[in-house]
Amino acid sequence: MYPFRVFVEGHRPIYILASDGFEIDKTEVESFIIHPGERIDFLLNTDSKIGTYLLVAETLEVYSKNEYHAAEAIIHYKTADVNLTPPKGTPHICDSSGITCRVFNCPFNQFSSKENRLCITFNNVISNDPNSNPDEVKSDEVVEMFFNFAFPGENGYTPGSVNGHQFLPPTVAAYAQPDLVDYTCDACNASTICECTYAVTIDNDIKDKVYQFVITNIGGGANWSHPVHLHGHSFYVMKMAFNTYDSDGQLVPNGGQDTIDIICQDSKKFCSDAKWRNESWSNGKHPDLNWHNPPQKDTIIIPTGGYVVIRFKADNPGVWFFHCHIDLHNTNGMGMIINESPNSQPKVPKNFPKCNSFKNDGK
Ligand SMILES: [Cu+2]
Repeated sequence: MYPFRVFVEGHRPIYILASDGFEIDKTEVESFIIHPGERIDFLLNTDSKIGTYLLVAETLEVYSKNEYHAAEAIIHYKTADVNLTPPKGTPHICDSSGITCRVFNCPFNQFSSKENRLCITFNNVISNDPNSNPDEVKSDEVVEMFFNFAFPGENGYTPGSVNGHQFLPPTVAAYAQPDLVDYTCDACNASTICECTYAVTIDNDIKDKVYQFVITNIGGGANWSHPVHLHGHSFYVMKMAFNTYDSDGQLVPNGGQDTIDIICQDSKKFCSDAKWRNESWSNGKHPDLNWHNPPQKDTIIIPTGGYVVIRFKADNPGVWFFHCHIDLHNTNGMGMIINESPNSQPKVPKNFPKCNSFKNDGK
């Protein structure tokens, strides 16, 4: 449900090869962090002393408390003695007496300086995927949209939401029976959180049209970090931006990106209507995007107080869910619908079962 840091006892380094099915340039690390919904491929060289080792996935709060919450599996060398009850995993040494531990995919950009751990984020890796073609998202026809995945609110009502819309699941299949879905969200505005079936329509009506989503986790509702998953697509990760941290690795108060690159235009800091502080960055003109083989993903961590810029083409008509992959957040309302090219969506087959069409005659 929450992120794990994964390492293989007695095996260091390991090599990150791919994420979400897309190859990235081979990257040497001590461990990696995996968030709900993500997939990571790594290479393990079995060149340690013959024996039994643990593959350990530990939750992240061990950094603040001396606890050991971990899922474990046994890596057993064929000729080693069988030991089905090994002691708890021995972490690698990450201090000045050891080597700096490089940790891939942190939901922040630095650890405490005491930890001697270095974050390697998706800003620091490049694609090595044979099918990668970032030129396909290089276009002057950029449609830019901001989506704040957070818990904004007031008076004790701070649900999971996207741009202040707590998701209300439709009562029918939105693809098969679109006319029966009530997409009305009039009660939501920049200073009011509401519950509704939030949907945004995108399309492919102009040649070379490209969507740039700025997925934020900012304002008064920013806490946790959210692994945001878009159905129906993969996307290029053009930029990750983080909160501000002090040398102890602690969040600096009011150091979020809503005080740096982005402005939230409401006094309540809901940030449902964000924009770039520098207007010249608007419409896809952020000056610091990664055009050098950006990695591809379908789930990306949105750091607390930070944002991620993604790009993709609307080339797959459908009704796609776009949501935080932490179930507790998702079922609390942190999701929405991307309704892609409604007029081009293939119709469901004739006689396709529909909600409310089943008649129970009692037999
Ligand atoms: Cu979340």
